Formats: sequence, C-alpha cells, structure tokens
Amino acid sequence: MRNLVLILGDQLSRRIAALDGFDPATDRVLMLEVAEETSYVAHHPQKIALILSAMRHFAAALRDEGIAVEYVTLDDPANTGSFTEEVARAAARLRPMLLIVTEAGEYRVEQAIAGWQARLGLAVECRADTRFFASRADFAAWAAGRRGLRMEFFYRMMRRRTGLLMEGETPVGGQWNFDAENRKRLPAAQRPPPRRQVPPDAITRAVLALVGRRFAGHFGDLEPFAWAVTRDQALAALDHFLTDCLADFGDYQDAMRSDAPFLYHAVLSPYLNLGLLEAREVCARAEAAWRAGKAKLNAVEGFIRQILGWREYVRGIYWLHMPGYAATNALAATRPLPGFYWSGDTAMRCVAEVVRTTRRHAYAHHIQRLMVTGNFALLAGIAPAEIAAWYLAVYADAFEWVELPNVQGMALFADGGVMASKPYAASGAYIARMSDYCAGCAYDPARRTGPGACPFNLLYWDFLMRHQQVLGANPRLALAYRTLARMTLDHRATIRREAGAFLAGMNEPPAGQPRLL
Ligand code: FAD
Ligand code: DLZ
Ligand code: SF4
Repeated sequence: MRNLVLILGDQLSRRIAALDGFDPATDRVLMLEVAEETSYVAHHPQKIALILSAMRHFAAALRDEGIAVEYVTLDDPANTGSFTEEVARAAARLRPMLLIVTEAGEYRVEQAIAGWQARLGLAVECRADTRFFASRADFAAWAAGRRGLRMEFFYRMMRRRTGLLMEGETPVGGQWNFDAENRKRLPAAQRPPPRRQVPPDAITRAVLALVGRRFAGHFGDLEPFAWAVTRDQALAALDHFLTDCLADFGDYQDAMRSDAPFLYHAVLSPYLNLGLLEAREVCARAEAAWRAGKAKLNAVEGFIRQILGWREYVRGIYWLHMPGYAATNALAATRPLPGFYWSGDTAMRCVAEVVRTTRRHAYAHHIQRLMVTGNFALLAGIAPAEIAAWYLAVYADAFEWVELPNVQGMALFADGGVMASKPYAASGAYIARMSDYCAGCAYDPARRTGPGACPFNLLYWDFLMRHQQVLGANPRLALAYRTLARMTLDHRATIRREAGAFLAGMNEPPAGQPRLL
C-alpha cells in the first residue's frame, strides 16, 4: 500500500487537503472513533452523536465512490481508544509508505501528530488546512509588527483580499460595517421561522443508541436529534437559512427571546466546523442573495463578517498564542463554576433559559453565550479554565480553536486585551433591553441594590470596583467609571456587600423557584 490518509472527525470535506492526489488503486482512508476524543471533556451527547454520525456518513460516501476506508468504530473490542495507538495499529496492519494527514484543528491533537513519525517509524506528511480563507501563516504575517490585533482591521484586509462585498477597493454601500442597524429588539408579535429538522436515518439511529448507552451521564438531551449529518443535508440547512432567515439576520442579531432559541441565526457553525459546509461557499451564497435583492446589506454584511471576519480571526489568534493562551487569566479570576451552569437551577431567568436551551439543543446563539453565561462568568470572576471547559463541552460546534478565543478573549478578557479593547461587561439593563427574560424573573433589572436587585447590576458595579486598577484608565470604560465616581461611598459599600453575599450564596437552590429544566 502507498498512502494511508487519516481523516479526523472535523475534516469531513471531500476537498480536504489530505485527499489531494488520492489514488483509489493504491491508497486508503483511515477514520477513527476514539474514546480519547469522545471523552477529553464530557461533550454534550448531541455533539458526540453528530460527529460520529457525520463521520460514518462521510465514510459511506467515500466507499460509494470506490475509495477503501479503514473505519474503526467506538465499540470495536480491538479499539485502543487513542489516535496515536489506532494509527500505530493501522500502520502495523497495512504497512503504508506514507501517512498523510491535514493539520489538526486543536493544539492538543497537533502535538500528538507531531510525534508520530518518530514514534511509529513511518513517514508522516501533515498538510495545511485549505478550508479557511486565511492560512495560519497568512494570519501570522498580518499580525507581525502590529501593536493591536483588532478584528475590524483583519476583516477589512480579508474583504479586500477576497473581493467579498467589494466594488474594486471600496466596500459596497460605502461602509465596512453596518452594525449600528443590527441591534433591534424582536417585536413581541414576530415569530421567527421554525427550523428544519432532519429525521435520523438508520446510521444515525445506531449512533444514537451507542451514545445513549455510553454517555448517559453527560449534560444534555440526546433526543430529539435533528442535526444534518451529510453534506447534502447541510446544504439544505444553508438553503433554509438563506431563504427564510438571512433577510432578518441583521436586524435581530443581538436579540434574545425565551420561546425562540434560534431567532434568525444560521445554526450552521457545526457544519462549518466539521467540514460539511465550506466557509467560501457560505459567504458566496450570502453575497449572491444580496446581489439578487433577497436580503439587505446590513444583514448580509453582518453575516459575512461573522465568518470571513470573526471565525478566521479567532483561528488566527488561537494558533498565534497557543499553548499559552489557554492559561491566560489577566483578571486573576478563581471562583469555581457554579452548579447552575449544569442544572439551570437559579432564579436568574436569563441564565436558566440559556442553560435550558443549551441542554435541549446543544446550541445557544452568540449573544446568549456572550452576554448571559459569558457576562455572568466575567462579572462573577469564574476561573477561565472552568468556564472554558464548560463551553467546550456543551455546544455542538465547540472545537478548541474557535471556543477558546471566544471564551478567554471575547467573553472573559482573560487575555488582557489581545482580542477586545475592553471587557464585554454589562449590567442587567442590557439583557432587559435585548430580551424578554426579565419580565418573568424573580429579580428586577431596574434595581441596583436591595431586595430583588438584579445580580447582573450588583456584580457589574462590583466588577468595576474590583478591577479599577487594571480597567480604570481604559477610555472605553470612562463613562462607567464616571458614573461609579458619582456614587456615594455608602452606596458603593452596599454594592460590594450585597454582591459578596450573592456570590457566597449563589449555589443555593432558589427558594420556591420552580426548576426550569
Ligand atoms: P450565526 O450567528 O448565524 O453566525 C454565522 C456564522 O458565523 C456561525 O455559524 C459561525 O461559523 C460564525 N461565527 C459567528 N460568530 C463567531 C465568533 N465569535 N467566532 C467564530 N465564528 C463565529 N463558535 C463556534 O463555532 N464554536 C464554539 O465553540 C464557539 N464558542 C463560543 C463561546 C463563546 C463564549 C462565545 C461568545 C462565542 C462562541 N462561538 C463559538 C461563536 C458563536 O457564538 C457561534 O459561532 C454561533 O453562535 C453559532 O451559531 P450560528 O451558526 O447560528 O451563528
Ligand atoms: C470531538 C470529536 C469526537 C467527540 N469524537 C471524535 C472521534 O471519535 N474521532 C475523530 O476523529 N474526531 C472526533 N472528534 C473531533 C476531534 O476532537 C477533532 O478532530 C480534533 O479536536 C481536531 O484537532
Ligand atoms: Fe437576568 Fe437580571 Fe433580567 Fe433576571 S432581571 S433575567 S437576572 S438580567
């Protein structure tokens, strides 16, 4: 045998670099379901089922093309449970001349791959992942010599480079960014469209049975399972988004509503991250929708910025700063993760609702992740490693290269400002403005202290006081610090005392509060 081509669970693209030049007559594909990957955090059962089912469907599609696939299932009694040992076993069995792999998405796996050549006595070729607009080297070149690495400037460079939403050197519409139009609250009577559900087929049902047996103790509902598991199904999900949601994506991008977990969001991140969809085709289709007059520019630019801008940028930050990035903790946060991130048992309705939607769908949209669970963790001083492990476990789209910068950099300011020019700290007023959560909450978003005061208010001002030395000179927080300065010493002491009492007691189940889960 000539080449053994390893395809990892998040590399399910027919055009993945490792398959370039594949010759079915002499080469073979290797795919591995391994306990190491299913258990390095306690992934949401839907995430495990999605990945395993998508892997099995991908292998079946390759076989239909006449490609030989060595596929090791999770319950194979001979399965040793790790990439390294399974590659060693396959290499001993098949004796390839060369092992070809595409660079891994996660630092942890990349480190393992780097040791294979020496460990296995086998030539290993590791190819760059060409599914991204910017290679790791492109990002490093852009970052070199810059004082600040703001996403907005990276994004403008990428717009110029790709020509997306450009007329020559000028951004279409005369502006790079239309975010000011993208902060509307969802009107009470407006109903976002229902989501496409993909009924599980025989392959998915077998995976659901396996996952149900092996991962019953993990946080999250396994069923109903409605994810796309093939490229065709993922393309249908993209069509659904473009036809039914994109037009309203911009306006309500920052809104939150308890009866509409998906609003007008794409719900495409797992497919992009697994390789069922490619970022280039998704952006091109969105641009085409605008050019055809099917969606306004604020929606399409906002959507393309998430993928061409944020998604590429966080990957660049991850590879530029790993492995140190995972240990950043600029605000010296050490509090353990409260139990209600798993149970949802808290009187804070916003948090309970986001935990509920996460449990049920392995999904929460960006503002829920950033401004509810992320904001709470920031304000309460939750240890970055604990909350990062939570995010990595609970979302179907969670892979460390994209999860970690969003948590450390965007939500927690743990990287000290590599990504964000100020912490995304917000009081209850933000959540009250952008959601319907507060209406049914035991707390009052208008109260800063005293009985019924919203914990986000208490913790917001307490956070600013605790971190005044580090954040007090930040010009983007000047207004907040001026408001703080106008508070009496007594009022500040009350905030500090009540915030301390809240934090000390927050793990107690709320008295008389019905469980939302
Ligand atoms: P939409 O809102 O419809 O956006 C379209 C696409 O843009 C997404 O599918 C996604 O591919 C991309 N995108 C949007 N925002 C970001 C972003 N900030 N970073 C990278 N890509 C983005 N995204 C992940 O894919 N995996 C994660 O593990 C992850 N963890 C996050 C943790 C935190 C604390 C925060 C604040 C954000 C995280 N995100 C993560 C980014 C974002 O929340 C999700 O990509 C988005 O919610 C996915 O839903 P959607 O497909 O409906 O996105
Ligand atoms: C996340 C995940 C899971 C749950 N299971 C597998 C698996 O059994 N086999 C596999 O190849 N990949 C899996 N993955 C995705 C890997 O964790 C992913 O490929 C790495 O994180 C990328 O570095
Ligand atoms: Fe959340 Fe405060 Fe609103 Fe309650 S009042 S839902 S805790 S922001």
